[in-house]
Amino acid sequence: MSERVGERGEMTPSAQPAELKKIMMVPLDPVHDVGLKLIRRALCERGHEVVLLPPDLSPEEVVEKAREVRPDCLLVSRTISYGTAEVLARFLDLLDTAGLRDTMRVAVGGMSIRPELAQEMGFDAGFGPDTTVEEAVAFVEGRQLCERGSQPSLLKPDLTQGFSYRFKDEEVGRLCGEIARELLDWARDRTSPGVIRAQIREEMEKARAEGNHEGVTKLREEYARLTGDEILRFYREGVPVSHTRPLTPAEISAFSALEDKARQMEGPVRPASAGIMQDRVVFIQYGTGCPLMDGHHILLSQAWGARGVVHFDPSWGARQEGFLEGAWSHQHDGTVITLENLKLIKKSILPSNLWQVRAHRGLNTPETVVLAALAGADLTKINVVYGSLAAGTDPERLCVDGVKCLELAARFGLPYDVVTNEELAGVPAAKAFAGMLVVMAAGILLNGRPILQPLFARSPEAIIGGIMDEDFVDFNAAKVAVLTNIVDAPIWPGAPVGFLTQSQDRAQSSTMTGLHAALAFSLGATAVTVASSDEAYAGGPITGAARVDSLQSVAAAIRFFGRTKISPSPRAAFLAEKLREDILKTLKSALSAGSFVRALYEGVFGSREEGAYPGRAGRGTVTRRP
Ligand code: B12
Repeated sequence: MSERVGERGEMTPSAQPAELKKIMMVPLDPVHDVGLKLIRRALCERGHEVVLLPPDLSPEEVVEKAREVRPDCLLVSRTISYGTAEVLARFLDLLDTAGLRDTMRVAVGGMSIRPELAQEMGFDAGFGPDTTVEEAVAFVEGRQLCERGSQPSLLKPDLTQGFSYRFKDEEVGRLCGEIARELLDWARDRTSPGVIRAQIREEMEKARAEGNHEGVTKLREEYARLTGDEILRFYREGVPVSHTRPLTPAEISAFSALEDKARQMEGPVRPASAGIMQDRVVFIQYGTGCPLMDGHHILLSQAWGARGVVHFDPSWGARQEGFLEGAWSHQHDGTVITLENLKLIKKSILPSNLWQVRAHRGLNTPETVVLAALAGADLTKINVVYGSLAAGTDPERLCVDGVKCLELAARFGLPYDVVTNEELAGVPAAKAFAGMLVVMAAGILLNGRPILQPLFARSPEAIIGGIMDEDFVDFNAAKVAVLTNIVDAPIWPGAPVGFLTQSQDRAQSSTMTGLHAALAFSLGATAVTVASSDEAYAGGPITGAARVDSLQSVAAAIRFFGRTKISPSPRAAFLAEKLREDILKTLKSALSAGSFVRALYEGVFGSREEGAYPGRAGRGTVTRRP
């Protein structure tokens, strides 16, 4: 049995066969021969000599023909699933009796074939229904599709490449610039425990790397003084935070198997459905609480075409001052951010895929950026507006910490998306966009590489205002159009796409996910984040099957639309114009508030009535720099 059975991959199109072969092909089937005709075309194009027999021959007739042709290779196809084993077994017996079995390599494929069946029966190889033509050709030519180094590896996508970050809309650009400069000036002489801890963490990890144990102990003590509640107890008394436990040595060593698997998966051996997603960057989100479980989810999602993964942390990490150290499992949703956990999880991420660690809310955002960089993440996520208005962090505190995040991300060369999930709380898209654009402008002033993240969802604003009653295309298209006209920057709809259009029904949710992803790419998006089909209504942990069906659905929708364009109705242009007007209105109100931070408290970027509540975590912790 060939070791190629069940393997996936693609042929290097330019490579010519080392040796030309004589091939006989036959459908051992009443009619179905399309698969073989497809393979014949590829083999002929590569110069092989091919004899294709018609369908509906008896096994005896085929053996007789084989005696005459004497091929190097015999390719049998079977589509009809009844009687398959009997027909094929009889055929192999006859071939053997005729003394021909050992004179040629014999493979079987088609809709009713599974590699295991072929193996049991004694074929040299068996190919299932999703076999690619390249795999069939590789078998004939005796090539290993998954030979390491035989294929160029995929390149890690750079989501920000080719964007100038120039504001094309001068009026919006001027207002954003003015507000952003005021924010940066305001933050310049302010600090917070979060900012100081990030500095300590960086120094501490440097000292650790240099083997400076004394330095580490001193810095750890300094760090602990700036933590609170359960985190302080962890540093002082070694007590785990509630609902966490250390990973066991067996769990930690299990990551090396994930690392091996990720290495094997890199390059040409991804499932067929993944191929279509290779040049479309689709992110999934993970954060089961268990880093090992996350690793498995990451591997599975990558196998089905995900090119990026996003780390979700527990919500207590956002409310507590300080991070733990070590490798921890968390009983509830969200995987604890520590350098050790991140380094373990990284093992499951394919080298050519993207990894984001989010720093958009809570009391530890600058340290998150530091840890993301130290662990080798590719991206982070920053938006003080969302974190302040819909994720519970005090606006003043998050503005100080957020500006530090922007500086750190620029220093580490980490691009970041500027998320607008406050729209999910009810904030109108225009206000969320105004906030996103100001933060983006601040990021640009600090030489960062921000990415716009408009929500692709049926937001509360859209539901209540009836904006998306007619379709799910126009409003999303308007969002992309308005942003594209304002600034030359990458757009990464999320997070995830399709929120509030998905339901408890997994088939419906996958379909919605796939269509939203395809719409985003059709509109020119650089990347998308998708939900697993049970994510919106998970009654427990997200399942692997639900991840696969959503990614399959994304692949199918991308295949369906290809490079064609989805054309929104004229209403999209009207909605885009309205969005621009309201963005301008919001920016003007923010400017007249005199301070970005004040504008956040006063509801300029989303009011209480609209569902935006300035957070309280960290209130009163901002101090002047000495
Ligand atoms: C086209 C088609 C037909 C055409 C066939 C034309 C032809 N010249 O081939 C026609 C209309 C004639 C036909 C007839 C029938 N069909 Co028909 N047909 C299909 C259909 C729609 C597509 C099959 C196809 O060509 N796929 C495309 C090719 C490219 O795929 P493929 O063969 O799987 O090949 C790929 C791989 O499998 C692989 N491969 C294939 N062979 C080999 C071999 C090797 C060595 C290797 C390496 C790889 C390999 O490479 C290819 C590339 O990916 C399918 C349903 C579907 N899938 O949509 C039903 C289907 C296969 N047909 C089916 C049936 C039942 C029939 C009939 C029996 C119906 C009837 N009762 O009359 C009749 C046959 C009548 C008879 N005389 O017995 C059933 C089979 C059900 C089953 N469980 O067995 C299917 C699944 C439809 C259904 N659900 O009812 N059919």
